[in-house]
Amino acid sequence: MRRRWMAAGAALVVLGTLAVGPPASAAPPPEQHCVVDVATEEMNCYDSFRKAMAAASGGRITDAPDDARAAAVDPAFRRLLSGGGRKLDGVGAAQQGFVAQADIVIGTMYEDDNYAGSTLTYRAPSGCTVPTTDVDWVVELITPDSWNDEIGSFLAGGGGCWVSLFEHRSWLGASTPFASMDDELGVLDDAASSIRWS
Ligand SMILES: [Ca+2]
Ligand SMILES: [Ca+2]
Repeated sequence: MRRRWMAAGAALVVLGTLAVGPPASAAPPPEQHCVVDVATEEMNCYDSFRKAMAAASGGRITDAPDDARAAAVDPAFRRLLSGGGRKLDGVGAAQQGFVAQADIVIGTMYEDDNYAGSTLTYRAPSGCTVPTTDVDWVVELITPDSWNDEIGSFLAGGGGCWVSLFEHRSWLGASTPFASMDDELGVLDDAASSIRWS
């Protein structure tokens, strides 16, 4: 009995220690870089953009800039992305590069405009067909909830995919035209709730 009482006392001490820690608001939350499989909706998060890119590309892109904004504005990285992670030159070679590969990085959503803040990267089992009159991949409602009405900019381009964002779930409301990247979303800033890729 005595041993059991002492164990309970120890637990109370631990709880007391937690309660007097520094306030949670002392530092801004660290940036998170998450990867969602658009087909299975499985999500994994990382503490760096480079790790997220490695996971999203099936290990092919291991040297992405650690700074997510630097990646978006780097033409060499964008070429690497559109080639499915193979270092190819020229649009024709890049177009061939992603065909028949798995784990295509079809788009990275940024929390803030101008490619700043945390990121949410979508991975797909295949890329997109060239015409944007069809729909190749979709997200009917952006999850997790912390990302709904939160996107400020995006970089698409992987697997030949372009992105269109919609104000409401199920591709309703205002939308952005299909684009390979956009640093400022206008009326859709912090408003997007669903996504189409083509
Ligand atoms: Ca919305
Ligand atoms: Ca298409």
